[in-house]
Amino acid sequence: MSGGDWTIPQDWSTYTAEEHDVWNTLFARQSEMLPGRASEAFLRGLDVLRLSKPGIPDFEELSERLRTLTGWSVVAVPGLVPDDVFFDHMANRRFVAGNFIRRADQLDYLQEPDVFHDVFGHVPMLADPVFADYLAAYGRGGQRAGNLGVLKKLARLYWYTVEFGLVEEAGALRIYGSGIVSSRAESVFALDDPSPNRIAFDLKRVMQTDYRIDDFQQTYFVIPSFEELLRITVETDFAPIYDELEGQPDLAVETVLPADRLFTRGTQAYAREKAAA
Ligand code: HBI
Ligand code: FE
Repeated sequence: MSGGDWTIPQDWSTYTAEEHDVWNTLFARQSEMLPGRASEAFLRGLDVLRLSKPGIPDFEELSERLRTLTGWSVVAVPGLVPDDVFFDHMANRRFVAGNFIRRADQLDYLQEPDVFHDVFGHVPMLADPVFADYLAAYGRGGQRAGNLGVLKKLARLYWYTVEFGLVEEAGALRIYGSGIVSSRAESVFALDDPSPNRIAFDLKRVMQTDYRIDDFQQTYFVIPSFEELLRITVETDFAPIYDELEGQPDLAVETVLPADRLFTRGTQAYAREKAAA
């Protein structure tokens, strides 16, 4: 593939033993706490893609297995890529993953998505046929949105589903968002902490709601199923929603509206505590 698409060789053979150890430490921590917390689709993806094999996965090997399941592959990039490049890969079922891994002293948090966030966090869901279709549809939507200059609203849809989404499963809430499953602390916070709001997913509401990139979320949106998320994304014409939202104020991250169907109304205690700190 040409360099214009920001892909680079993964150079799997250049990873050091220390880097593989960081992956193994993060993998062990997350995989022992996620059963009962993560969506069954996520846990199935971990299993069917044999991600429990020690060490940082080889993207070629991983892509061979993934391609047979949902047509997706994993390509290495140096870090965040421009939105239009990101959407083009996504629309063509190529998931861009950082090929670097965080240092041992950054286990709990890092700003830029590394290979653990991207491959452990995102790739298992790509083995689920319905979610895989959703993400490809999202990529096509992004290609259109790029032209309409409404990327901010579409990025919120990505943020509140792909990165920080919750799903109803067997009468409880389960995690499927990659930003949550790849973080030990937020895997607990997102389900158990009383401070965030947990609101039923609504496309327009999500597109209007700001988000924060530097701390736990203050609002999580809950989908009834991946089928429903796919149906909404494929069947809804986004353009009228963009028009309705034009000129309407963005909603602050902790907002609760009378029309919201609430699973839990947050105490916002965490936000106040942080503000006081
Ligand atoms: N690039 N590598 C990488 N990974 C992402 O998750 C990513 C990106 N570029 C843009 C982006 N995400 C978001 O702005 C999307 O919502 C578009
Ligand atoms: Fe991500």
